[in-house]
Amino acid sequence: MENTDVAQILAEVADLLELTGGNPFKVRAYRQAAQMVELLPGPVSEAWRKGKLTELPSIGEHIAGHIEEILSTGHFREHDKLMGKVPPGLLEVLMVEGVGPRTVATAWKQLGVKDLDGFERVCRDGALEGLPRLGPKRVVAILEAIERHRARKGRVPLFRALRTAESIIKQLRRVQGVRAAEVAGSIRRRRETVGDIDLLVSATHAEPVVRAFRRVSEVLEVTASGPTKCTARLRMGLQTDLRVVPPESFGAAMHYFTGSKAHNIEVRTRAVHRGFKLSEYGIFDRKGKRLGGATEEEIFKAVALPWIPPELREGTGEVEAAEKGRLPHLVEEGDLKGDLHVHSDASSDAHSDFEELCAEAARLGREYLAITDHSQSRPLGLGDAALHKHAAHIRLLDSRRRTRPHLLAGVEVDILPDGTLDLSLETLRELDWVVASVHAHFSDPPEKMTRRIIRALRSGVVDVLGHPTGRQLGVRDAYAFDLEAVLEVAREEGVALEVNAMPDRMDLPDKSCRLAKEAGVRLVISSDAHHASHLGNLRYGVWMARRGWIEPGDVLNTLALSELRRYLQRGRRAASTYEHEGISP
Ligand code: DGT
Ligand code: CA
Ligand code: CA
Ligand code: ZN
Repeated sequence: MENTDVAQILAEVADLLELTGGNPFKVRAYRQAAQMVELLPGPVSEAWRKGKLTELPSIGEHIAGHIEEILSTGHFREHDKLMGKVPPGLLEVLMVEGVGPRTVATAWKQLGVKDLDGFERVCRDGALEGLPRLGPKRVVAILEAIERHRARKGRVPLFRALRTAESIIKQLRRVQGVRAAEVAGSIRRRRETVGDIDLLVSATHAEPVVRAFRRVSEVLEVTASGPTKCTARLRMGLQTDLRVVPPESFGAAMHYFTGSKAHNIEVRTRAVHRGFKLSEYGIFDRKGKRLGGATEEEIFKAVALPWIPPELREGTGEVEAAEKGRLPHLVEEGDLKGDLHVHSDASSDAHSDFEELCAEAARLGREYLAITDHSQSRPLGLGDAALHKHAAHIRLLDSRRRTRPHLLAGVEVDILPDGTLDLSLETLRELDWVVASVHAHFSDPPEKMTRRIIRALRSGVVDVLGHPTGRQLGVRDAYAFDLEAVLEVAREEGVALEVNAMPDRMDLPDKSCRLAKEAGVRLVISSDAHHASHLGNLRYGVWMARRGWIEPGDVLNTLALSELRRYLQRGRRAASTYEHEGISP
């Protein structure tokens, strides 16, 4: 059982309890536990085996007992019992954005809705409109959300697929005769969602590899199998394609199955222009003589290109850039010196204290952390007075610390529906670092959302716009707003855009990263950690940035602390001076 499976059962219990009018505190406990398990970097089964479940935040004795039941028996009686009471198809209706348990419960009890198709029907035939709180406008919005839900279906967030893929890869590497086992496809290109898992193995004999693959624990059923390939459905829901190739073809196969299709077509065209034949087996000249194929470098070299990082292989100009020697020097995790969006246990949804955060950050080699807890409009968030004290405490602590990381006193302040900020400007001016984010009223019409964000950026106190699109992978799409207008203001005001590295956000999207760079707006890659273990997630943000052609100089937190402080001292509006004086990040 993987973390995702356990988390899913816990989350479903929360949903089912809500549909049957269960205790809201219980609902919340299950939901928080599900989220904790889902985002846990290591396997939850290991924590259980070591008797350490209750040491995890959000997991008390009760929930720990439930997790134990799930892990040891593969079942959860409470879940089975609730499933007997509720049509299972309703769980999917709950996944539609903006459709909550109250609406679903009403549609079920009063209109006999049992699944998404039925729900769509009562939306279209007007039956839903008659119910309380459900006017025609609301119903139109729901129908749009159903469309989006259907479009999303089948794709899985990268972090889930990656965890499973890596586990399978590990098992395949142990098979005798295996020289290499790697993940290809959209996972290797680090797309934020993936349609399936493409695996590639280099081995002289394929048969033992295929046999071992059929038996890995993640495989639910094999749907097609041949001497060198195998397709299976996994327990976590995705399909996986395995191919075994001889070592002399491994590079060619890696290139072919990494894709993207658009990239492959461009590279193949270059091969054809040279009179070569390029396939997943290798690259060959007119006479059929092998020019290469053992490594990807050989393939690229044969068509007179340097090796192109997988994140760029989308057919969006990377082949041309490579040809002209203009490939970007992409940012790497090691370039990041600090983390500028971190929640301490002063945030009601976060769990680690300063000491735990500092210990983990030190282990990761971070030079600085900005502590950015929530402002007052979030549950138990900080008001002006409380934040004032909090900041003083952070600074005192920092002055006493002799080692890395240094602490910056910051905040994640809410951008209210009218675009004002959730704390006084005086308070915000006092801080070292201000993240401003939208946390509610996501469904504002695009013009209103644009005005709202722009007003916040014009406040003169904001350093970075947090998780700029609000998307949650597989759950909620980006809210609609005019990115270009926001970028223009961000540039004028010297406000950066965040690339939020929470694995279920990866927000800023790749294309927007690229637009930000073109608009002259700096980025900040931040973990948005709600637990010390999340500090290690920065790579998810790095991947999105790399897919957006981002280089170290585009990212503020590649600056050392002394440089960052100089940058901040110059004032947020002095972005251009900063460039002129050559303190380039
Ligand atoms: P996904 O699975 O939807 O997240 O995206 P990919 O890119 O992993 O797509 P997938 O799994 O269908 O195929 C893996 C790679 O195989 C793809 O990126 C490029 C290569 N490929 C698949 N079909 C074709 C094709 O018809 N022509 C070319 N040139 N390459 C293909
Ligand atoms: Ca794929
Ligand atoms: Ca595939
Ligand atoms: Zn936030």
